[in-house]
Amino acid sequence: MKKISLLSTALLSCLLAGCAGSSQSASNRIPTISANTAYTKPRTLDNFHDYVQFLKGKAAAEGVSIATLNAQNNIRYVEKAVALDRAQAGRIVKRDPNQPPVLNPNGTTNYLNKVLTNNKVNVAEDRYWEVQVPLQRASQRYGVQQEYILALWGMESSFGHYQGRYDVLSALATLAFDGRREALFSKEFVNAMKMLDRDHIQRTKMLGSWAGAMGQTQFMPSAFLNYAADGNGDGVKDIWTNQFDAFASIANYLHTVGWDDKLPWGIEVTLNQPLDLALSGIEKHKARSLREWQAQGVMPLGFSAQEQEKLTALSNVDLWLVRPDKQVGRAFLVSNNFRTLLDWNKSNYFAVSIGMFADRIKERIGL
Ligand SMILES: [Ca+2]
Repeated sequence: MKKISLLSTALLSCLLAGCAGSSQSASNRIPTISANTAYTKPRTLDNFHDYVQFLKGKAAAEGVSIATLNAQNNIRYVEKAVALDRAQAGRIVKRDPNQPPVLNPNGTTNYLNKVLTNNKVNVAEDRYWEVQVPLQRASQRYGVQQEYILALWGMESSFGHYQGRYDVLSALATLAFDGRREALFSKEFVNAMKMLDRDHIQRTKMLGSWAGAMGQTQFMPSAFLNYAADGNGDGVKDIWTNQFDAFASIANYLHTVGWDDKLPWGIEVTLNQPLDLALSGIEKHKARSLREWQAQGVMPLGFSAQEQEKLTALSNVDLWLVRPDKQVGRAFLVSNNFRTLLDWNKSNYFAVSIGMFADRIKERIGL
């Protein structure tokens, strides 16, 4: 009691309220800012802290508590995140609208050679036996075949090994401030604040990739809020360190957006005659049956037992023709499951790599 009586009233109230220091009290008042308000000051580094306060104002407007917002100090500008984001943007070729697009018939093959190596299949086989219990539990509970959960886990974080070590709030604030994709990253910043406000994770453990993708599932904060699941029943959705939770979250995501565990992702096909490119794509109205596609010269490419089994499963469902490299290169007939993979990541290359990885895991393990 004697000790406390020595403290000033101001300091005592500060301790009880958990404030970060009286010198910051002016900036601790966070006015709410509506989601569509634009930041009008110059985006120079000396305004970064001011911009973070602006983002906190948007989070306050969406119901994040002032206590949570004020507790998030040390949100820093991450130069590396901007450099990596610009490098990624630079790889998206900006083409002259008057010139025809450059077609690469080896696009799909080159991508698969890079991400779907024999080594990765070997590791998947080893890991399968180690994680069988959590994997089977998630597979059964959410109705997603084990090989697809394993494939996504393997591709997203190298089986949990690579999750990224960036402070997620800092990465998201930086990329929002940079402005190239401000709407996306400011929304994710607000969602990250909601995760902290709801006690899903402590700030010091909220680590992820330079773009803010977190844990073994590499979920952005919005994906976490929508799809993360508690696989081991301890009341926590820990996609960083718990395999039960990571697998449940992957399977819950796919299940929620329409996965059907009776179906494979699709098959590779060859076109026996030229087909209008407008027939390909995953829009609802472009669906045809296997028989209808075959009548247009779209023929299955593989004859293995696995391909035959897939053909049988796909014989009476909607199928879409996907041509990742446009008029040239490889082609695929895909089920609605492929469309749910595109919900996860809108790249055709990515979805094909997950499907083929799952097929190889299934074959290797004998699932
Ligand atoms: Ca859990």
